[in-house]
Parts: sequence; structure tokens; C-alpha cells
Amino acid sequence: MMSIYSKIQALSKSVEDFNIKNKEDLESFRLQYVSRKGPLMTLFACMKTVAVAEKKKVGALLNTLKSSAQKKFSEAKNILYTPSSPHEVIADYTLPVADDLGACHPLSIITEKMVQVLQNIGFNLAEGPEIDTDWYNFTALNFPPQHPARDMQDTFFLSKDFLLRTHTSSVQIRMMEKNQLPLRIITPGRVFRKEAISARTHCMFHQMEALYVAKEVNFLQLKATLLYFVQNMFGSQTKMRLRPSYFPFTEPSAELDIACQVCLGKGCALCKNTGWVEIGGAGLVDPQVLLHCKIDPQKYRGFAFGMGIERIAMLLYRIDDIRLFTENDLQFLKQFKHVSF
Ligand code: FA5
Repeated sequence: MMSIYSKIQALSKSVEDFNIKNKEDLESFRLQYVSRKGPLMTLFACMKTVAVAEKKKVGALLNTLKSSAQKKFSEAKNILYTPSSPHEVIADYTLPVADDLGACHPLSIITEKMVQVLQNIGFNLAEGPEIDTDWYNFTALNFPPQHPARDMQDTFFLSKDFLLRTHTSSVQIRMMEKNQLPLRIITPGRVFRKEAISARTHCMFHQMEALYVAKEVNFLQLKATLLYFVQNMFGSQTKMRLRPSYFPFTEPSAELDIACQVCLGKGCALCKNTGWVEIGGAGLVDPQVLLHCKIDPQKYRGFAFGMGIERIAMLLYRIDDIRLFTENDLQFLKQFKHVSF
């Protein structure tokens, strides 16, 4: 039977002779000579059978062998995992996962919440294309031919026939054209306007449209739905108001304001000292729009509203510059890591 000394000598030789050429070799070296389950550890376990007089000598030999195996492993690892140029990045898949997982984008968090609130009262999710035609974005929505929104100054036209939608109201028409009534839909999405970018406005932002078409629809239902929405998003004490306005596709039309969440109605820079911030438009669907979708306005009526998602997120999170949403600044985005609605 081999003595413990011969076993140590044989193992030392195989550690020495092991040629670590690549990462696979490194891993098999680690398993054999560095890990807690390899033959070296088996030899350490044999210490209890070694005569007392020999223990010190055998222990020292084993420790030397262990250190030389570990040294060889570390040196090879350093060589194999060091980039050969400053531009080469070497991934070490053996490293533990850093506690640095991504965060949900604040606009996704708010959109999700808006959808949830309106789904709770029976609205269904719908979607439409970002590239659309003049018919869906303007004509069917009753925009007169000379309306300024049709101007090249306000809309990104891709060709004579196609444009980037300027609002999510374009989805109203598609839904009314192809679905049975009654209809209750919400449609969040990205919209585009040829506008100067500032702290409050962007050329690419998000809206969420809601549309309800049925036999009995009136302005009171619209107002109650808006109040339900506002108080579920901003808190049950939040005040809202409707200001008369004009949209070609609704009659009557209104702008929806909520009490400024920063100064709570007292007046500040965000609300321009009015105490109110506009978050969207609303109204009863114009009968002409129903006719464009082959719906009889004598039998059916509808209400619609459309809100700016950035505006709502800015109020809820006290964000003072809309550009932050698209700048991919990690310091900004990481603040939402533990936020959920
Ligand atoms: C509309 O876009 C109408 N389609 C809304 C509507 C729907 C009215 C259904 C009636 C019925 P308006 O242009 O006001 O309306 O935009 C609605 C909201 O989008 C605004 O209140 C604001 O919150 C947001 N918004 C508008 N322009 C910008 C912009 N450039 N940057 C960021 N948010 C904007």
C-alpha cells in the first residue's frame, strides 16, 4: 500500500505537470486540486490515521501542496481573465450576481396603473399603429382641411399618405369601425408632434385614450369616470375641474385640470401659480365622427378622453423636466427601482 508520503509526492507532481491552457482546463484544475471535494482534501482527511510523531511533518507537506495548487490556480486565472487590450471586456460568469438589476421605467409604472384603474370599471385594452393615415388621425376625426394640426409645422408626415400619429384618438376610429357596440376601450401609446422640446413639452410623448360608445351615454357619466380616474390615480381628496374647450371630434369638449400636486393648489412654478395643471382633453363623441364609422348617431352616443402620460407621471413623482424620461440617465432611472403602484 502507498504511504502517505508517496501519495503527497504523486499529487504534487500531477499539480506541477497540469498544463492550464484555457478556461476549461482552469475549471478542471480547480475541481481536482482546489475545490473542497478533490483528492487533496481526501489526503487531509487521512491525517487522522497518521501516527502522532508524523502528524507535524505530514501536515506541513499537505499545507505546502495546498498553497502551491492555489497559487497555480490564481496565477492562471489572472492570465486567462485579464483583457489583452483595454477595449476587451472579459466576463467572469463565476462572479456572484450583483444586486444591480434594472428598474421599471416610471412611464411604464404609471401606464400600468392607469390601465389597471380603468380596467377595473370595464374598459378593455386596445392598440393601434404609430404610423397612420390622414383618415384615422385627422379626416375621420372631423379635422377640417385647413386645421393647423394638419400643417407640416405640427405633424411629422412620412409621405403624402402616411404620418406619425399626433394623438391616440386615431385608435378610436379603428375600434369603432371593426367592433360591435357597446364599446369600452383604453389605448395607451406613443405619439409624435413637431414641437420644440422644453421642460414641459416633447416631440415624442405618450397618451392614453379612453372611448365609451353605447345607447345611453351622457356628460355626467364622462365626468364621473374622470373623477373616479383622478381620485384613484392621485388620491381620494384630489380636486379636478373641466374647462370648456374645443376638439373637432367631440362636442361639447373640455380640458381636464387637476389641483397641482406640488403646491396642493396654492400656486407654484409647475402650475404657473394657477393651482391647476392640465392633464388631458375630453368630450362627447361628435355625431359626425360616429357617422364616419357607420354608427347611427340617433341610436348611439359616446364619450372620449385622452391624457398625457408624462404629465401625470411628472405630477405624481414631482419630476420637473419631461426630457428626463428619454435621456436614459441611470441616476434618474434607478430611483424607481423599488417603486410600484
Ligand atoms: C389631444 O391630443 C386630444 N386627442 C385629447 C382628447 C381625446 C380630447 C379624446 C377629447 C377626446 P391635447 O392636444 O390637448 O389633446 O393633448 C392631450 C394631453 O397630452 C395634454 O393635456 C398633455 O397632457 C399632453 N400633451 C400634449 N402635447 C404634449 C407635448 N408636446 N408634450 C407632452 N405632453 C403633451
